[in-house]
Amino acid sequence: MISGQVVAAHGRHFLVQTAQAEALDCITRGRKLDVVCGDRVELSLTAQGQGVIEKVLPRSSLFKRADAFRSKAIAANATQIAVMVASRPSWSEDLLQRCLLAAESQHLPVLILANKADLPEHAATLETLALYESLGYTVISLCARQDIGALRERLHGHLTLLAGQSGMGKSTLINALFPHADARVAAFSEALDSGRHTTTHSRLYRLDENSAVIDSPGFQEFALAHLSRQDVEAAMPDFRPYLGRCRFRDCRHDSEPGCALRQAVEEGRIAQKRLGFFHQLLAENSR
Ligand SMILES: Nc1nc2c(ncn2[C@@H]2O[C@H](COP(=O)(O)OP(=O)(O)OP(=O)(O)O)[C@@H](O)[C@H]2O)c(=O)[nH]1
Ligand SMILES: [Mg+2]
Ligand SMILES: [Zn+2]
Repeated sequence: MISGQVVAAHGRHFLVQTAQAEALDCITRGRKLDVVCGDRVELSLTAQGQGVIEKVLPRSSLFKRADAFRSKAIAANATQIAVMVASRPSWSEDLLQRCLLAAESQHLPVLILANKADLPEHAATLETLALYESLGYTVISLCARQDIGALRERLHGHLTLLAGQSGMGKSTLINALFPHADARVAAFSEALDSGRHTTTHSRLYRLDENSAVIDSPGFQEFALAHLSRQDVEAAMPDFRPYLGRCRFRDCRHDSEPGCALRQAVEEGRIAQKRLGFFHQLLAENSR
């Protein structure tokens, strides 16, 4: 048995990086096996020089979204999430918060990448992000087209998942980090993909033995139906100091008397829009 890491997943086809130089074209045995980009797997070789994935090794993390009907895994084994926003096309604070929740629920540290620093609206973007910086998230301002120096050292020793809405500049950053990435993406997608510029599948790029980055497709929505109310509360760092302090143990932080969270909002210690976001998510998840 050979071991390797899934660097791309296209339907039932997977590219697995083994100790060999070339990634191996693989399929899974049976339909049961659920394989995601970033997975560590064990495989056997067929006569045709193809691999068959026999086993997925336990994951240290799984970054995913899920609505009531299906769940969409984006990457496995990431050790940090880099969420990219940019002012053109406009970014959504709601989607950023959802991404933060998905990361926190897996105990993953987050970098917020404010890209397109060359645009005039960038200052307003940074102003909006100040709230998230105050919550403990690292905000890095950068221009993926020009200079990514600010980021390089933060990638060291991590499997970083690059996530964000479409058009924020994730793949541009990948191309800056990996000058040959473009060619590899094109060669791979020619056979399997439609050839659009937007990223359609997650793809892992290795920086060195201990560091890699996963480029992922942009999203327009980010449902979190798999998170319970308690999961959501615990994944909001500004809520944590007040959890368990409401008068009622099952407080929904809505109109109950003695609600510690609402009091914190009134006293300006939690932003009103964070509580609003929380209620919106609960309403969505209870539908
Ligand atoms: N002005 C400016 N434009 C940028 C910058 N970085 C990327 N872009 C542009 O933003 C557009 C989208 O970039 P992509 O890298 O394809 O965005 P993406 O996040 O990978 O998008 P999806 O694959 O659809 O999720 C391209 O036209 C880039 O040239 C930047 O720093 N400044
Ligand atoms: Mg892309
Ligand atoms: Zn409460």
